[in-house]
Parts: sequence; structure tokens; C-alpha cells
Amino acid sequence: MTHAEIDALVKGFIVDAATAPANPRVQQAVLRLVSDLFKAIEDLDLQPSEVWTGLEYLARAGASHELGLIAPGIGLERFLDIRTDEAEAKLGLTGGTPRTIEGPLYVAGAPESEGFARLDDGSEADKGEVLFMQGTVYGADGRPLPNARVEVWHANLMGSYSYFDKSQSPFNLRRTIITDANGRYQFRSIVPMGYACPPNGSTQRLLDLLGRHGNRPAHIHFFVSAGGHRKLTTQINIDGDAYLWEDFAFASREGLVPAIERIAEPAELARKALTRPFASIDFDFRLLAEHVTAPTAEVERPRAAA
Ligand code: MBD
Ligand code: FE
Repeated sequence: MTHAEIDALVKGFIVDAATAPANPRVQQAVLRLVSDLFKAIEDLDLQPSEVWTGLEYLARAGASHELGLIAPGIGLERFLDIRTDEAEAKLGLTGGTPRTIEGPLYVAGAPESEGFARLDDGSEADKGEVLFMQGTVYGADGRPLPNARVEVWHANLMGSYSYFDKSQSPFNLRRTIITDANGRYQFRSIVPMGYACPPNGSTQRLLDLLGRHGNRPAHIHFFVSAGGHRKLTTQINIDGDAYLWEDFAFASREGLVPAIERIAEPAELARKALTRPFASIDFDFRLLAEHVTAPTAEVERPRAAA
């Protein structure tokens, strides 16, 4: 069939078949997506067995809650960021800390504290490297922002996230820190390890067929929010990771790889009550002003809450 014939056929199925008022946005999107699917089937001469294989793949991926992992894996989540970046640039909203994808592993409801938090429960303290990370949250006027919310979450030494990994204590490696009077935050944790897709899951099955790996470099996630400012969703990467610029989720960005310092001076160790050298990262967040016509930076999506 020609594409014009497909367009006419699909309009009959999706639009003309309606006998009650349609939701116009849903109708518009479904019309387009079904037409594009049919055109792909036609152009690639996809066979019926192949189409059913694809549907079964999606059914299984959904049943095992892996659609949120396929989205970053095929670059869909990165693509949505690129579009938001473009929309902001068009409105002259520039100069903020680069955004990067949220990923599927945030959990709402983490413990809150002011200025400082320790993220790790101590269970991996012997095996891991202690990390201190600190900085200032700046507002659109370039001044430090007291009372900003810094939500932080990261993986443990196995690359696993609490809540999804039931062997970890609740909210291990997850906290909300409210910046102090000088706009400062600091946390103590352990240097995380990189994440790998479940080896027997739907996402890895697809990646295998594409000749791709399913690894992420070690990283730390943030939501940073403050009144009058656009919510920032971002991550920093741990410099030196083998996958730093080969992230299966395409989240690595210039400006999000801060220097990681190793500190061993006895006086510094004593001040932190540590007996071994530790890692330290300084990183400031710069927020953009909220803007009435910009697409919202507060993305609605299903999220776990504990
Ligand atoms: C992660 O930890 C993550 O951040 C993303 C984007 C996908 C899978 C695991
Ligand atoms: Fe992650």
C-alpha cells in the first residue's frame, strides 16, 4: 500500500469509526502513531509473526515493569530532555546546570534534613570509599538560595537502589537536604558503583539484539527545587568510570562530571572522624527562573513512594 492509502485506512479505523466524542489529544496521537506503525510494517515488510513477536515483547516488558528502563535505553528519555533544552533556549532560559534524565529509580518520601545528611546506612562502610559531596544552590539572580530542596539518590556498591533492591534498608542512599542560610548543602555517603540492566530482563534482551551493553557509569541523581525556579532534574557522574561516555541511557553530559578529589591529610581525616582517606566532590547547582510559557520542568510520571 502507499502511505496515502495507509493514512486513509487508519483515519477510517481511528477517527471515522468514532460514535461518541473523542478525546482530541488522544485521537490525534493515536492516529499518528498507528499510521506510523502501519507504514513501518509496510516499508519493512514486517511479517505477521514478527508483529506478534513485537507485541509479546512489549507485553512482557510491561508485566515486568521494564518500560521505564527501555525508555532510557532507546534514548527516549534523553530525547525528551533535548526537547526541553530547546524550548528553554528559545525563551532565553540559559546558564543553568545542565539537566539530565531522571531514570526509573526515584522513590518519594526520603528523610529530610537541613544543610547536611548522611545517606548510607553504614552497611557497606568497610568495603566502600567514603564520599563527601558539597556545594551551593544558586538562583536565577546568581545569589545563593537558602531553603532550596536537594533530593539525592544513588546506587550502592552493587549498583543497586534501595526499595527496588529489598535487601537494602529503607531509604538507604536516598535523602532530601534543605539548603542552609548560605544556600549550602553537604552529604556524606559512599562512592557508588555503576548500574547494569537485569541480565535476564526485557531491556537487556533488546540491547543484546542491538549489539549494545546495558551499563551505566557510576552516578548520583538530583532533583533541585526552589520557589520561583524551574525544577532541575540532573545527575553527576563519577569521573574515571569506564562507562563515563558510554552510558546505555545516554545521560552523560559536559558539565556533569565534577572533579573527585582524594583527601588523605591527617588533619582533614581527624575533622571528619575518619581513619582512611575519603573522596570529595564540590558541585554547585544553578537554577533557572520559572517562566510562564515554558513547558513545565515538573514532569508527571509514575513514581514509587515509600
Ligand atoms: C539507573 O540507575 C538509571 O539512573 C537509569 C537512567 C536507568 C537505569 C538505572
Ligand atoms: Fe541511576
